[in-house]
Amino acid sequence: MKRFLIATLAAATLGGSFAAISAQAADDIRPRMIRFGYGLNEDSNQGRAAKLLAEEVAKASGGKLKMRTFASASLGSDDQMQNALIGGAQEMMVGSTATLVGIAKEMAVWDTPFLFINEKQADHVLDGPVGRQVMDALEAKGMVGLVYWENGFRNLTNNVRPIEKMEDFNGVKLRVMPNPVFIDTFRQMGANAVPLPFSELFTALETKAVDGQENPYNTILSSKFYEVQKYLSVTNHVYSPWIVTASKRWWDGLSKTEQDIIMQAAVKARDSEREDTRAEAREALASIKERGMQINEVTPEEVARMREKAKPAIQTVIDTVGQSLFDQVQAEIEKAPQ
Ligand code: TF8
Repeated sequence: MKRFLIATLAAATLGGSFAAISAQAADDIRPRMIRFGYGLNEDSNQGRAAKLLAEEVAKASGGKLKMRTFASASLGSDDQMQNALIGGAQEMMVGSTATLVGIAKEMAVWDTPFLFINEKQADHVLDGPVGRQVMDALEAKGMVGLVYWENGFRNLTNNVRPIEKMEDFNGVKLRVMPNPVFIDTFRQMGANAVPLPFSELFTALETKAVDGQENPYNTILSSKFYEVQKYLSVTNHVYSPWIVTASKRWWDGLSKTEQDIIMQAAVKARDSEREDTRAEAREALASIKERGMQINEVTPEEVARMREKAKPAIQTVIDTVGQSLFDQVQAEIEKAPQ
């Protein structure tokens, strides 16, 4: 009882002083330059959202917080930028959660093949408590996760043959994201999975160092993969989130007001980015076809075979993130709106 009282008193006092700090911080916005890096080009869903984020941050801070956006991995690949954030050499970025698994293993839960079947599930889980919990695993590693944006459901492209059934993967040299779950999933399918950073992908396809890759329609379009790829096979084998992150070293030095401004802008950009991405994805197949790619839908029976075959990769996820987190994600999916 006594313990409880002391704890309550301590909490009350702390709460009081927090309130005092945030009142005092109301006009505490210092002029700052924020370098925000990302991997796709400016004319992509990622680029459009980055631009909006920068505008929102400027608006809400009366121009004091100046965000400079760097497209096309000009500050480095996802991996390199993450390290710059951790070291404090760069302030912010957006990139694939899949490239963060080496830093926070919990991120691998999003790589579970066929985890979400629609966007409602993705939004519900990612924006909910489990999504936050996974993000928070970054803090001990020197990064702060703000929000998830949508990369989208991934589909296959290659130059060897249309993937109509699992056996068609045989001998296809497929670029995958540098991540054990992706490598595992496609090795299970029979492909020759080659991990490569996104920043090297176009050239690898162009020089035929690899035969194919997998990414959402939006990226196939914005990165012009149709120029170097013949076949697109619709599998929707996994939903990829993007995550907006900040350097913890830098973030901790911001006032509460500054943090709130950036967080709110990131949420705004998220909502508009998801809308933009979904609208673009709906039109994308027609545009991709117009640009000369041959498209095939993998039949539900074949998708079911792929799901079955991908099971060992699901075990890899569980071994990586732990059964408990995996189960929590499953439970959240159950609660998603239909
Ligand atoms: C991939 C991802 C990329 C993202 C992007 C560079 O295939 O889907 O599109 O990481 O932020 O690497």
